Amino acid sequence: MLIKSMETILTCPGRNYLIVKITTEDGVTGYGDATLNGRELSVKEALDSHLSKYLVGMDAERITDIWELVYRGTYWRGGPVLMTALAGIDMALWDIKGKRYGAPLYQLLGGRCRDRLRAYFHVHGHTKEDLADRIRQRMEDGCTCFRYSFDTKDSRQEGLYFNQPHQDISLGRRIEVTEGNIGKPEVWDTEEYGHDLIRVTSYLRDTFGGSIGLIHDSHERFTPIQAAAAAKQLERFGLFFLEDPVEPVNVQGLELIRGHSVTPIAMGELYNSMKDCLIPIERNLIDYLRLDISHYGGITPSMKTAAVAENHGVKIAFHGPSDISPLAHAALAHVDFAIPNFGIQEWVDHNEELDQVFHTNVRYENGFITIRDTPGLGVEVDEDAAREYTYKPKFLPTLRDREGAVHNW
Ligand code: GCO
Ligand code: MG
Repeated sequence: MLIKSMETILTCPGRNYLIVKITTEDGVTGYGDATLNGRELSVKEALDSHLSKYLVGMDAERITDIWELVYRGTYWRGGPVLMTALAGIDMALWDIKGKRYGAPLYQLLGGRCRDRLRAYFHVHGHTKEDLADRIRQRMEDGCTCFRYSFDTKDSRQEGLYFNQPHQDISLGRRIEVTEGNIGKPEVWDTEEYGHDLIRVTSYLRDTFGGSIGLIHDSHERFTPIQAAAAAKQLERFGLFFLEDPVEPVNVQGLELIRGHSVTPIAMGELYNSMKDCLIPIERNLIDYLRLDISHYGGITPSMKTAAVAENHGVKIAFHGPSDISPLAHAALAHVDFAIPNFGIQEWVDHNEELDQVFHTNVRYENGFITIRDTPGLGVEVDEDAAREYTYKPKFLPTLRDREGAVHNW
């Protein structure tokens, strides 16, 4: 099954997505996701001008061999741009393999370890009461676990800052950073946020008791000692996990947190290779590994890393936000089904445009994700629809503290 061509399709059905399409000489087509939020064109260029040249003429069945060739064989390796490009190739090749053998991907990865996947969604509120209302609404569709965020006092005054503004679609007031407002930072105060976090979490536990899972993403905004203090204070509220309390490479920071609390810790969306996460896994500094299948080189390295994590009692909770496409959500769901150490899956709602472009067989219903038995990833791409939704430049937001210095967001 020799590779005849590799193309990219950039589309914007609500958000920008970069699709990799590989076609074999005997006419089998595979699709993969190569979306890197706010850096879509860099990945596209890496694929179109450089990596595609290595692929044409290679045997599409030799996925690991192609992965190695692109990763180390071409010398420059690692980093989010190249690993996202490689992920798109890897997913498309697995899609081809599934179609070639007429099997859903999870079958090729060892078969089902479970019947369905527990999912969690993002919920944001202006106030703690508003947050509780939105959780109640979401509970109506069967969801049992929530990643909660809230406005800080300052943000309400300024009417600008949300706790992670770009993703708060639920508010209907999503602030998009476009070329016109790119330099406009949002104001951040970690102390205020730390206090609010405890206050809001306590309110949610009082309101809902132990019946729901609570996840909070600190998005690396704490210093290690602030993170340790937060994890310690949050302990009594029994979080499902606290995500990214410190920067991903800060092993000593993770050790400090571990030394002070048993709040479960999750980390991983910024890791690009096994070398980034080996120490946290082996030293039991994290409980959930949040790899982003699209930024980690795809299915092939994710399976290997999941096996290492399994040996250390670390569960997999793949990063699954709206800035990766349904192709990536399908790829990670196949892996989730096939590994013994699945933890939980972050999930998103689909809008109409998204469903027009991606016809997926991986579905959310009543709190769980299920998958239908169709060959490969199980996502058909409507290329005509994709081409109609043309790319719209968008940028990641930036944050500054009260003194005007840049801050992690
Ligand atoms: C999450 C993440 C995302 C990131 C986003 C950046 O846990 O879902 O933190 O929402 O902020 O993917 O592009
Ligand atoms: Mg996160």
